[in-house]
Amino acid sequence: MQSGEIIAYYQPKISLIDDQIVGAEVLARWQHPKHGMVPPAAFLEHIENGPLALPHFLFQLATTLDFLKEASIYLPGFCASMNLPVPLLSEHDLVDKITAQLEQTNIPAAQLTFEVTETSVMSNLKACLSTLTRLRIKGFGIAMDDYGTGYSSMKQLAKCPFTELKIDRSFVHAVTEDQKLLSILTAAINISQELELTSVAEGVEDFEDWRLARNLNCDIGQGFYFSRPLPKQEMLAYLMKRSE
Ligand code: G
Ligand code: MN
Repeated sequence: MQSGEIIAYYQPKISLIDDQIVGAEVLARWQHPKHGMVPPAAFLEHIENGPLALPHFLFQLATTLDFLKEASIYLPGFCASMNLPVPLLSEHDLVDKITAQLEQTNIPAAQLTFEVTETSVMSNLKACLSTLTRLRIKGFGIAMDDYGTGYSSMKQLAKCPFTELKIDRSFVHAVTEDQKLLSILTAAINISQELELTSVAEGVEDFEDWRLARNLNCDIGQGFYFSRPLPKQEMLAYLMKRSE
């Protein structure tokens, strides 16, 4: 029986300051011959915790670099963000493997950001720190994903080589009516600013979410309000339209 294939989708990241497209997050989708498009939650955890985690990541990296080559034609400096499963940070040659792939292209490391989720990175910070620091020194961006769902102390945040804080969508979508959630969103954006990190609001689903994140001076938005994750050709068309 055919199992289909894993393909990359791309979700735009939009500047809340000038409305320009600044990059895209690469998201895996499984095109199943019988079940159609399977969302990541249903299969990714399985891959990321098994022996295929590293080959899957390196394959996604190659796909992302190909995409960046094309996207940079339309918009020089266009950035891609990839989810990096935290267990891979313990692979001793991860950084070498990533840089070896990058060196086959002429894409600067600064055009690639690796996202790690707050919960997993903070539960084993010591083991993660040296690989994250090495990636940062090479010039890659490092984002904390789903910020607000885990527990990071201020001290840990200051110690980590992050360049970007992605605020979890539970503090972004439909929070105007909820004073506590609104305070968390405000605090997260303020922390980003204090630590000179780029703040990204995840899950901007409607006009109200967009307006709020903008008014709170969040830097970047991502979510259904701008676009759902798109297959490559649609993403390139979106990019062309936005950069006209
Ligand atoms: O945690 P991470 O940022 O990697 O999650 C990305 C996931 O969030 C993707 O599977 C994507 O389809 C989903 N997603 C993207 N934008 C939105 C949104 O506006 N609302 C909701 N509910 N989910 C979103
Ligand atoms: Mn992510």
